[in-house]
Amino acid sequence: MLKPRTSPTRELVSLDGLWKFAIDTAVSDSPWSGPLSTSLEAAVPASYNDLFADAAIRDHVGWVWYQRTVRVPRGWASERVFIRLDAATHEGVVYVDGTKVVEHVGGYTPFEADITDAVTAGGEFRLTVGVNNELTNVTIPPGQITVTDDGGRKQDYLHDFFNYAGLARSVWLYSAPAVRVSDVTVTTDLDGSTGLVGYDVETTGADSVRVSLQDADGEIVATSTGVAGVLRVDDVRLWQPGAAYLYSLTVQALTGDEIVDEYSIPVGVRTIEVRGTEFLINGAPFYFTGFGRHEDSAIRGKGHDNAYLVHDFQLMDWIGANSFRTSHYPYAEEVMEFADRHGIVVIDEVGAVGLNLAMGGGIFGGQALPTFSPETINDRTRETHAQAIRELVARDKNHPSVVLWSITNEPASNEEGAREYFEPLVNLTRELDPTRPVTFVNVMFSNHEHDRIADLFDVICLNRYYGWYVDSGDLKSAERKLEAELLGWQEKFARPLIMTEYGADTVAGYHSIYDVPFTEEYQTSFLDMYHRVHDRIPAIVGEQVWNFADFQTKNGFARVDGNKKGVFTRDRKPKAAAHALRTRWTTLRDAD
Ligand code: BDP
Repeated sequence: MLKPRTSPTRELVSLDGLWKFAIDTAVSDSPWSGPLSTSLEAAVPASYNDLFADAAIRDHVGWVWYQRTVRVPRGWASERVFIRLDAATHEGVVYVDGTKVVEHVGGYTPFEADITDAVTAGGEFRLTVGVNNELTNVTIPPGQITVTDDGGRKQDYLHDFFNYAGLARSVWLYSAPAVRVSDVTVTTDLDGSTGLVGYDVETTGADSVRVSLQDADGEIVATSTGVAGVLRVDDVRLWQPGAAYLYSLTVQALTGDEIVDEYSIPVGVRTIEVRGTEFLINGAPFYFTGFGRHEDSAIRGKGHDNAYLVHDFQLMDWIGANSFRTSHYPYAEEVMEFADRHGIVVIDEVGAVGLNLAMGGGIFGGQALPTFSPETINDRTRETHAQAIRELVARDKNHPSVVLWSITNEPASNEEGAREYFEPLVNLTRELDPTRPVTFVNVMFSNHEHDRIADLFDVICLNRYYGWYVDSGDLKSAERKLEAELLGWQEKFARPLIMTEYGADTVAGYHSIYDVPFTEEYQTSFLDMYHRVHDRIPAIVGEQVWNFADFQTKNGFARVDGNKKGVFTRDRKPKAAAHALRTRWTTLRDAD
């Protein structure tokens, strides 16, 4: 799905700002049918949960309603008019005045509707958006709703991060011509020093298509006609980790000789290859350094914020990180574009976290149930999961920063039914994108002896907590066990391994001269221990610490004010480990 952009034939209006807001129990059964009767206003983009001082809103389970009026620019009379939501977490429904124009399931991917027939250029309309935050056994991610003694509804789920919901990303009104470019797929390769840029264009009824590739100075370096082809770029400048270079592909749709639409996208020319236990970018072995992250900050929850975007990437650069994983869901498109522009390597993850009933402490009715069964994670869940993969690939396929698809985090890959569940999803991902390797993120207790799916993937990502959840405070035992297990994976699968999570909760300002969990010293020693082991295992091709920053978690006794495994606090202050990581990663970076 194309990101809305301005062009000589397209205009874009941001609908971000303050919208009227209410939870469903506070308004009529059809809140779209008239002005929303509420005194509350919510910021868009932002999760709504922490905006108000009201537990009934923060913990609400079900629909909430957003509303605003929108004026269609008067010059759009002969254009198609679209409404585009970058995300509605986890389900959205959109009304233009009284008419439903689109609904969408899946909290982290965009959706849009052609609303031309429902609006008038120059006129105003009432835009009402319903957003639902419910997670069930057939949603991605999954969860469970229970009814409490007093008849209330409570949401539980199998991941630790808080279930922030609402309109956490931008909403747009945009115009495009009736005959237009509707999709573009770009793939890149190298032939000696010549870059090959394959393109494939879909249009709504164009007679013909022209494409041209400009370099960063705007000079045209290649042109072609036709809906698909390969552009050759002599002496190509590569998109490299840490040294991005972007070309721009301009696609024109024509009716007869007339250019009726034009759309441009950034293109980074680079190759990715998995060879033996190596992960190669542009033919050179690449070692991932960086973090598993979250979209998370105070007050805005998962709301996208460009100030945090810039600052977080500055901190990643300061610490010497070259990559991150979009744990545990697709991030805002602004984040992906920033990574493209700044040469940051991304493991792009689908929102399939918590497909593991053993991890949730039996939340499905408090009993130990199998993860994969008709009553739990089932065929319908897999269909939702497949759709989440389709939408992620459709959204992110053209980002040079994305080098690896992760289709799930910590599933019960040791349980019966895991292979039947995942094999079709791996195949689907490969069909949708034959150019990128596919991975999954393996959970600690499904080790190389018990895992049933690892051989399906090109790269194996491992989350390990020796020294934290196991052998807490005993880094010597932890080191032995970690090394023994990694040698086991290396021996059995002989493919690249990435340590995608290792971390220790750390309270900033808490210190000890001993190996005391939660101290800043312990976090540093814990990470050092992992690094010693990583350096002894050739198949380890990367390390991403859990987590970049402290983040908010669901209510419960297991966390005090959230997950504290951040190397930075939630307000992005470094803990001692940040300085140690900086020494290691900047040394690795400088040696490149
Ligand atoms: C892993 C999960 C991650 C958690 C982390 C932790 O992948 O989402 O936050 O553990 O417990 O199981 O800190």
